[in-house]
Amino acid sequence: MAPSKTSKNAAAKPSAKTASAKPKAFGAKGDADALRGSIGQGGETHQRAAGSNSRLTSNQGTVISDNQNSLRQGDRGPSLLEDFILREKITHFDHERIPERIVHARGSGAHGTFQVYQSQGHVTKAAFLQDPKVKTPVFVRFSTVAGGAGSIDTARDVRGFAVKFYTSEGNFDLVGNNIPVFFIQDAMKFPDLVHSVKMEPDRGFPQAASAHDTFWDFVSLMPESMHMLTWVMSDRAIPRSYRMMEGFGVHTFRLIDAKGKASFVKFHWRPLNGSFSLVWDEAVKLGGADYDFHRRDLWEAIDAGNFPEYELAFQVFDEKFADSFDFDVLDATKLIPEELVPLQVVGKMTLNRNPDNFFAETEQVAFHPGHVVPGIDFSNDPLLQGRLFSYLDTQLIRLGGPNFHQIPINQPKCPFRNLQRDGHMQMQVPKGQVNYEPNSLDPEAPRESPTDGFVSHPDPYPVVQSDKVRGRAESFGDHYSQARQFFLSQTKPEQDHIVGAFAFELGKVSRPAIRARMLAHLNIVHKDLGAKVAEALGMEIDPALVRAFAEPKTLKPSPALSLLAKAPQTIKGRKVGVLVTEGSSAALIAAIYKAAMKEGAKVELVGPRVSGVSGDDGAELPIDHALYAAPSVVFDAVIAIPSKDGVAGLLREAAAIDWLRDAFGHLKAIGHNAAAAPLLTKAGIEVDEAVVDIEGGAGLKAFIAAAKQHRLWSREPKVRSPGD
Ligand code: HDD
Repeated sequence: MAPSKTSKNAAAKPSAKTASAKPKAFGAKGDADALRGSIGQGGETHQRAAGSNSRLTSNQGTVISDNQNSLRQGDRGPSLLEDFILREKITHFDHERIPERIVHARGSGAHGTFQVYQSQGHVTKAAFLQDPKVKTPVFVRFSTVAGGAGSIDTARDVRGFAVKFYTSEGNFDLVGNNIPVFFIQDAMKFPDLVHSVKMEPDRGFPQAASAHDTFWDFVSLMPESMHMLTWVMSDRAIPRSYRMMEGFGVHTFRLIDAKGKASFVKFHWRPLNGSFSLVWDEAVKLGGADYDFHRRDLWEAIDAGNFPEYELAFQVFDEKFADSFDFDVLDATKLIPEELVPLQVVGKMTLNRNPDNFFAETEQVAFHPGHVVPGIDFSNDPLLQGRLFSYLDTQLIRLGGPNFHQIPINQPKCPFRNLQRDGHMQMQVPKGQVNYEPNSLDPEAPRESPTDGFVSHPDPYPVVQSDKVRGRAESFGDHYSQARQFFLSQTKPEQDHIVGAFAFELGKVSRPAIRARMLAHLNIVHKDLGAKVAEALGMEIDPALVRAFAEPKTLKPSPALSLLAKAPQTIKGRKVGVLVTEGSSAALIAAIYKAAMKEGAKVELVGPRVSGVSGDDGAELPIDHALYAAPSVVFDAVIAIPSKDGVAGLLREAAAIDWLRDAFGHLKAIGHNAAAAPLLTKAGIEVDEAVVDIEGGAGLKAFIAAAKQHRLWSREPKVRSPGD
């Protein structure tokens, strides 16, 4: 970045302090400081000269004269305890980190708006769901679950999909995941589940991975997890992008209309660009190539004005349906197939602004399923009820006290007033004598609003007179039928990936007894699943273990549960990597840019060096990445168009061979010119319908058509077998 005018001027002039004659005002390193100032990195030198607004101060407002040197007794003497500036700065730094979230620690956020398509007044009185003209601000945080705050984005894991709506009636948080069911039915088991999946407590690994003994030990003893496990072993758990995944509220919630009538509802988010996933080998390699793959992708898309959009949809049903449904709608390990209760699309969320500050916003945002507004209410789902306790509690420790709602990202954007007072980090200065209610001293003090305040739904659900119990209804008892339904609803490649994922994860389990228990469960879910995973592991299914469970129902497949079956053909918002060399055709590069831009895709040039590479017209090419820094995993489709002379250099580069070999193995569209032929041969690429010569025949058009298919699934059996 070019230095600002102020900086240049400031650098040219000596600062007030250097000018004031003490030769060693900056200590022994004075020369280095002056140099830093002159090349625009030691901003403070400039700021001293730049007028009062940019003067560096302590947190108490005291203007700081020297931000380079601590106070000491003589140039080489001891530092002095008296240095309140050093102590304040270091103390603040020491406290910069807050406890990371116990789950969902790794996340990325974005601001946006939500607009309802038409009034939903027939089912809910929630104000933000009435007027299509109203834009409700939102903040969204996407996350992985198991890893720490600094862990990789592409781990196999559930993704959090948490949305805070700043409505005119208060904040509504829809704290969901990208999978519509959960591992457990009762919040009582949540700490055990989380302990089992996090790194093992004695050894401190593995980080951000479920492929280890404690997780599979726990879930193999927890039959209610089986449905969720089939989802987590599916491609849903390795999304291509936060922009390309579905979201779900998971639990059954309630909508309440203006007359107090309640309906049950399941919340769904659908990305308008479609849902797409990585393949496992790609996810693993991305872990090395780009730790921040999803975070970067979201940031760059929003930064480029390519705003992610998601439609909100409801599945609304009444208690009669709830009672007739085969499963209990209060059981979070079950879903309601769309074929039974179709989705009603109600509005659209657009993410259009990146956070200004990661910590202040993405880290400090505090979600809570208990943040509801009039018109939305809970159900008796025991998992949800446990969550209603947990989230407020966790913010108290994470954000340090009961005033976290005053942090800007958490503040409602409607007026909020009550008589809660004091506490750590109180930012407000409430006035007056009255901090209690009822009172007769202050007629302006906040009071309750019986007519339009939040009233809990009276819940006539059959809470018949019963004993206190620690137990579960029988209607929560079938743990396998929907797992089987999910497996049978997948296309062949998706089923293969589920088999492969189970084989990989269980292959990492060191205790044979845990693997054997899981194989028995999988055999009950579906015989093919059990048999294929057993084969991949080289194990037999133990019939004694299988007999312990009842045979599940075979439910009608639900095509809506497959991602591939409904994948749109598009490359909107995707990245095409183009491998070029010195002398590559400038005309062809221009044509590629044009064709990709027409489809809303982005082109990035990958060259042998990051600069100083010219095309055949002699003009320097705008290289985005050097080859060694941009393996093909970071692109959705690739093109190799070296010049005749340039290809010789690539043939000696393992990175260039891998670039194409990986793209082929990850089933991507590959475009090339004639000069690239020896490179393709060396990379072991067999020509198929997604390997396209873009100079000849159907050319670029055929390449774009292949890229729009996302991946060439028919190539997969050539490059891997399920269980690999
Ligand atoms: Fe949770 C965070 C989603 C069950 C306790 N959860 C958290 C986040 C998401 C979810 C998206 C991250 C929010 C953010 O970005 O800040 N959690 C879910 C879903 C669940 C679920 C969809 C099941 C349907 N969670 C669940 C249970 C409990 C918790 C049963 C405890 C009884 N969850 C927490 C937590 C977290 C959290 C410990 C950690 C950080 C936070 O809340 O703010 O309280």
